Amino acid sequence: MTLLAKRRADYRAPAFTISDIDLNVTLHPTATRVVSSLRVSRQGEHTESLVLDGEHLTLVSILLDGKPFSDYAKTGTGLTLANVPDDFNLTIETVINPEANKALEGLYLSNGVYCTQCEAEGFRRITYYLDRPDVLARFTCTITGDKATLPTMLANGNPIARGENSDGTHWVTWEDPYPKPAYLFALVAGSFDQLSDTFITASGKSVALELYVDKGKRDRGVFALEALKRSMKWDEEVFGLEYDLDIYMIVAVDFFNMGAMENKGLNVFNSKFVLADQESATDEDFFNVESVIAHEYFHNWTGNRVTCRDWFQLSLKEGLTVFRDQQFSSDMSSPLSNRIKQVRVMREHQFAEDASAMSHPIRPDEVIEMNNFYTVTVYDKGAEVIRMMHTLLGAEGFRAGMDEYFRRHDGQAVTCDDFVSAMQSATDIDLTHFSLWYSQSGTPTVSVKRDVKPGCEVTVTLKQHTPPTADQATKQALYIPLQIEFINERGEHVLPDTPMYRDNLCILDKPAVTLTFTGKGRQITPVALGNFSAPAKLQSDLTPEEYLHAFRFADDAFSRWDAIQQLYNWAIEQYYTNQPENVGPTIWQGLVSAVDAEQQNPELLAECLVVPSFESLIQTRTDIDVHALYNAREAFVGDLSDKLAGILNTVYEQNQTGDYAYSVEQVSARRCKNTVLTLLARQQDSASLIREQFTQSDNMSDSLGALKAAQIQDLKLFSELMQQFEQRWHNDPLVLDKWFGLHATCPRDDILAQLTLLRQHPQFSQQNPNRVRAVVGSFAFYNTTGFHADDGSGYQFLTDYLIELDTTNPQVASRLVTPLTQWQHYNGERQALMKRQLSRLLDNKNLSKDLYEKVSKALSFGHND
Ligand code: B3K
Ligand code: ZN
Repeated sequence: MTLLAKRRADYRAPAFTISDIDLNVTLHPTATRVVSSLRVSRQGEHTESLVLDGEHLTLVSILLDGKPFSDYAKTGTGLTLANVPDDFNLTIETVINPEANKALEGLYLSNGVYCTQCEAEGFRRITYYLDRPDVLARFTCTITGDKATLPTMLANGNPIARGENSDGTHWVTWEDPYPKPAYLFALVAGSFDQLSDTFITASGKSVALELYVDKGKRDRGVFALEALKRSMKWDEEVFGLEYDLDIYMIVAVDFFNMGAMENKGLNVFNSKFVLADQESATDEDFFNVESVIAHEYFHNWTGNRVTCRDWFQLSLKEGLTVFRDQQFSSDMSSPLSNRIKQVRVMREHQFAEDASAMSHPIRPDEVIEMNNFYTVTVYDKGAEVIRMMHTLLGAEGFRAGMDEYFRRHDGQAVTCDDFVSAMQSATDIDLTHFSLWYSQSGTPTVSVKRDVKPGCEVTVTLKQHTPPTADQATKQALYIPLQIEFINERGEHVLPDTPMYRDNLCILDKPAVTLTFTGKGRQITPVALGNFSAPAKLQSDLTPEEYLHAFRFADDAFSRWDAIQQLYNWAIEQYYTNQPENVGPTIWQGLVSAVDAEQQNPELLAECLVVPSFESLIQTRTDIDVHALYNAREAFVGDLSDKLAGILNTVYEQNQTGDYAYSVEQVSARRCKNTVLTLLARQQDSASLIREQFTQSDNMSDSLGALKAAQIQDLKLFSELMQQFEQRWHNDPLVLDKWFGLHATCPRDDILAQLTLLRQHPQFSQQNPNRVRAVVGSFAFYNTTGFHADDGSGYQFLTDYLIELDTTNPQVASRLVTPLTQWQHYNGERQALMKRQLSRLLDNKNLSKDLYEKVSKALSFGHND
């Protein structure tokens, strides 16, 4: 199969544009009729044909200015209309089959609810259209459907007319006054429970808020609606951005490929990111609901009012909106644990992507299937790039740049360069070199090396190096804002003679920068990459003792946490290389004292008691022996648990919370307690403690904490508690996903048999992405021993599954193939096993574009090594 990649450099403005579209949709499960009336006009002087996108459509008729039109040709991807005038009306009637749509793109049925997903290129599955983000049209949409089963029928904007027909159907017309690209179109019809509220904007406008959930789930929607109001207020206060329509609607559906979608005025959400209450949701679920609600709401300005010119610019809206939701979450909860959470995503997933065949800059240059580029690089590294601008410009300068961005580009489809240029105009800081972050892929390593010179001089040399990536062989030095503190042997902060950008910020804009310290002491401990000031790996020359010193004296809380993480990483390396004795009594004692000293600080303590995951450990290693590294980590955690046992019991008791509340204090305390429980689970006698927590829990975080601890402690206890959990929640698939996930990550020899059983569970459904991710995703991403079984059976299981799933939902299949494509970390034998399965996938003649792009890249990567 050869598939042509699209290139950013080939962008051409559209030959035609559409200013208005009037859609008329008559809903039917297998034959929905779509009549689309377009106002089309030629752009510039040319005689080209009009080429419309369209897939999986049955064409009924075409009228041009009211008359039948026949000068057209159907192609595999759309419709070409020849000899059209410069300005005209085009009316196209098509029929689509929502029931058969298992790819969940375009219009589909989710548990009896009609809903749409159009980003990136799903609108072309609804009607023939110029399905590209730089064609902005005013939409009206009339929906007709059965009155009894579809009492609620929604689309973007405001409802302007409605009525009933004599055949038991009813209709409603929606009008969206803001021109928008087709990817922001949405339609929903079904029967729901509804929650309503009002928000008064800063300028006094009243906005109706409506949240639609499955019947019977009303109470689980309350938190999301409150979170929406908090988001609306925050965006007014921090960015001066108000909502612009009279109504804002959110609909929760059960079948959804990703988290949610920011359609103008009508967000469609995966129910996982809407529904939450004390009994059924963990603290993390509450957090995620609030942050996804905020993210989609913030898109109204960063994404909808100002959108992307083409899909290569995706980070324009996604990186920026992720940064905005991160700032919001940090203001709503706790900055430290938020930052740590974000950094974990970068280290575990984004660094891995950069090191793999799928490496791409935050603004990609080449794409086969756009859905493959909704990545941690575009989203999370994209947000880190925005954050670096925030660091460089300061909060005020950043806000001035944002104001200028909206002043220049409201109502337009623009590029990342346009964004940087607006930011550039706000302050005197030159962003020319900085903007390389948009075009260069890969993770830079920043190294810190000290030299003690004769006399009283110490130098600290900071170097950067970005290794070649699959997509780019040569790299240039980046403009890196490096937050750094220097601590002397007495624990005092010192500053270099060399001037810095700010007291704790140094700019590394060359391959190497040297800082000099004269008369500041002979031992200076540099604590670099504070607050993860740049998306880089850090390689420092600190000794294990100095990590403890940094933990004790650094000002930046993130750096303190990171010092402990680096110490753990060093210690695990000693175990991995069969010299655990290098982790001697001084280090153990230092760790115990560190934990002891933070007993009153559950937030930091909770994070410090989490040992780097296997996924993050592999990012700084090559030629990995999976089982040796896994076992080294396990052995170290076991020893850590032994050394800390006395303190852990006290901390566990201290962090008991009273009646459940989702509050910053309680969340920290529960996190601390449950982290401690997973460490205690490594002690022989912890079964009763785990059982007690499970039995007495009044909230999902504690129940799940106990189950995770049981999974570590003992398989029998685990099975017993899991059975009780299933009995209670077997009718609630969203909660049962947690149970599926725990089973799928269990390190047991018969895991493949377990997975087969899970797939036969009455609540499992291959059509539902949440279920598939809970079972197959959890296994492939997080079951280290099972997925990486020595005989390759884990890889084979995933491959067999993907071959099947790809025939119905390529988008989800393509997400799940990721662990298999990241073979480059492992040793030769294992690489061969993984590639064998990738080849099996590629041999499949009907492979989707989605999987083809990833698998073919993964197989050709490193071919010349
Ligand atoms: N913009 C959507 C993602 C669409 C993904 C299409 N495959 C959700 C978000 O980022 O807000
Ligand atoms: Zn987004």
